[in-house]
Amino acid sequence: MNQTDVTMDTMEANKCPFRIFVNQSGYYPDGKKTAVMNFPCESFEIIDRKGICRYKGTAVRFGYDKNAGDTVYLADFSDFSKKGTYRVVALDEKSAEFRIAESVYDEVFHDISKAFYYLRCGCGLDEKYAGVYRHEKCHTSSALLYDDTKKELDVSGGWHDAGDYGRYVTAGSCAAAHLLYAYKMFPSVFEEKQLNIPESNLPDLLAECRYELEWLMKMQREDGGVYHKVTTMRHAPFVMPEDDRDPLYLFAVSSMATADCGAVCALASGIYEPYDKEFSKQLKITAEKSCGWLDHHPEFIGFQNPDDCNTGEYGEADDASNRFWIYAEMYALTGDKKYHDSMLKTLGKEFSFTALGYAEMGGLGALAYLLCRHETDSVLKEQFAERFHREAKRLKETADNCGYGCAMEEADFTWGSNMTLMAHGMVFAISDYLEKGSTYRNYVTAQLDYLLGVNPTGYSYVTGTGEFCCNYPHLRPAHADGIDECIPGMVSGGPNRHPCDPDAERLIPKGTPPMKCYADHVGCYSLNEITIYWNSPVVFVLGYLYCKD
Ligand code: 9MR
Ligand code: ZN
Repeated sequence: MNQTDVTMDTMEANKCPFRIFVNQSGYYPDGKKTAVMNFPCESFEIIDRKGICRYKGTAVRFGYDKNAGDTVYLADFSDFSKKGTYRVVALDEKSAEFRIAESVYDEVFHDISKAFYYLRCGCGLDEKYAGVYRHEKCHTSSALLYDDTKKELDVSGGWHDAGDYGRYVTAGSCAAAHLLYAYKMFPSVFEEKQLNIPESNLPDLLAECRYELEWLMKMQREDGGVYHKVTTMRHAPFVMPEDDRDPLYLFAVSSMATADCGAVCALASGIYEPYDKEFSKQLKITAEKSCGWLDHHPEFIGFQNPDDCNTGEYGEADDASNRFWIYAEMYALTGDKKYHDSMLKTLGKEFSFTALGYAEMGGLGALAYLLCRHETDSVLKEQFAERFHREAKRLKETADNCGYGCAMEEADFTWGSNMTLMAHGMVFAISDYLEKGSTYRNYVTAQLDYLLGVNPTGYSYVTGTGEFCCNYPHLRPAHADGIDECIPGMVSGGPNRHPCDPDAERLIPKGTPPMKCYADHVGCYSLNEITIYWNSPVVFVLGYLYCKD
């Protein structure tokens, strides 16, 4: 996808120095705590920084894990709750360092939420907020309409999507929706959360989302249709964003972009209402215009890259889930029966009611309906809740069958598998939220454990988090800025059993088990890119874990 004309450096990926895998952020004192070992052993110890043994435990053979290709042994130390900094040791192996504390996720939570600021487009990043990762203004020129290059428009702003500098409406709507739902469901967590971003009269997470929403609204045409994306014609080489000066193009309107943009604006309109009535009104008007356009275009209008363009496509085969999402959000916002009727009409087609993006949006629509404060159809509501509970149950069984505790099937290890992992974390969290039973809390933390080091590569897949974390993601500024340490808080796409970029094809031998198809190499866009919608579900999951209400 992100082919560039520059030659990547030929650095080989680092080898993990550990064979005992822990969550490198750490564990809650009262939480479940498991380390995984990929060698036979009968017992283990936990040592502190002075090397003093603080806990002895028995290792249990889990068995062969097909997706990892390892026979794994588990070290459960859930009953050890003393706060401190430790390593697990067994035979002559040791783990990375980890903490036991209430605050173990504070730093990673901050970094993952702040990542969106570092991806802001159309403005410079000030040293005051970005430190050494500051840069000049980027992508401020107006964009030419691809279909009529005599016309140009100002669509500056929003977040860079990923390792590339494109801005794509469906992807952006999805990421913003995850953040907004995190805020809507766990508001107390975010009210005081400081991200050190430019001042506003909003909680920082909402201020950050507003940056994307303002851009999304600019992507809407007068008649309500929303342009699918704004990018250069070809992916930029690995330069800083301000040095990417090729002309920007606005590509065709798609029904998915129109629906997603309107849906997230409807969701946002309700959330921002108490803070800024005028902004809330603009969001609502955008959403209404999207609905108007969709009503006049009941047919699916997909998107395909023109031949001369190689930036992200974000094609979808159908738009039923996107339409369901916008009508559900509009009903939740307004209580107007016409949106309820339109929503019901979208249910004729088959799609998932627990999928949380970036293409399948049914789960977000179901969530909108489940949280709706207007009159709802109780049978339908019950069905939506039941879908989440059923999916959580299925994922629990999957996680129980995985040596590393993750709710992932072999087929889930595709491009951006860490998003699927975290979307599954969201399903557990949503299921708990709906029943207030906290049945799945340990399963939510288990998905984070995997992301942060309890996996057979040993990597923490978040830049800057942990002793052995990815540091060379496919992320243009991170490579071009000449700074050794990557911008923190970036979630890598993670293992992909179909490595499909030249570096990955060279680095990953054929037959490598799915969970090990990973390399921390800047060239590997199919294994090690970052995107806004791989970060956003982690913010949601951490919001759930932090919420004490
Ligand atoms: O996240 C997308 C992944 O699911 C697809 O398999 C892949 C190939 O089509 O594209 C990914 O999206 C990329 C987008 O097209 C451009 N920006 C970077 C995205 C992450 O790699
Ligand atoms: Zn930019």
